[in-house]
Amino acid sequence: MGNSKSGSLSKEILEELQLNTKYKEEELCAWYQSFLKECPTGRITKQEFESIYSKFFPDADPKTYAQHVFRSFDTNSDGTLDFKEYIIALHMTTTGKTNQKLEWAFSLYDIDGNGTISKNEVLEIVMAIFKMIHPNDLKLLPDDENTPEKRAEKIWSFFGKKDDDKLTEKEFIEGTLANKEILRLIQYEPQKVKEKLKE
Ligand SMILES: [Ca+2]
Ligand SMILES: [Ca+2]
Repeated sequence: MGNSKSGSLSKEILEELQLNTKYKEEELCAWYQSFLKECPTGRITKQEFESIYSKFFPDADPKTYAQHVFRSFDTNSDGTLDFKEYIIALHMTTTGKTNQKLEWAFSLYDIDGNGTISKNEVLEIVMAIFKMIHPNDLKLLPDDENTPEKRAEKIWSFFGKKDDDKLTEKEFIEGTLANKEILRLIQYEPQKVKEKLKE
């Protein structure tokens, strides 16, 4: 008899989510109801996830970036996001501590999931980010970061790495925490970062 389709959240998942996030039981149950309304199967597919992103970026092409984000959220790699993965992702990317956000950013950039980031992986994510930048905003970017190649180069040189070097999670997080320029360059949301830098 029903588990995910019964309309209520299993106690096990509820407890795990409360432990890993700051969300309250009532919040989680309410979200679960609206999650089921949007996704009656209890799972978000990659295509659904891409179309959610497209709504947020109607003038751009967020598909590639959405695919990378999806991969980083799909922690058990089964090709769908269940409620637990969805909530953990929501928590990490919005209310989580800076360290958690950077752990997530690391997994976003570590495309092949081998535990290190290569310069090519940086370039691939930066290319996906560029597809989401509005052409008018592209014109405003500084000369040394207005193409994916230049921006990847800039990020990589901030870390003091040679072309074939690899970046560990520790180096990535420590470097990013120590240098707000890197933090700005690795993210998509320029406005949010600008506000953060003022704090
Ligand atoms: Ca999954
Ligand atoms: Ca990698």
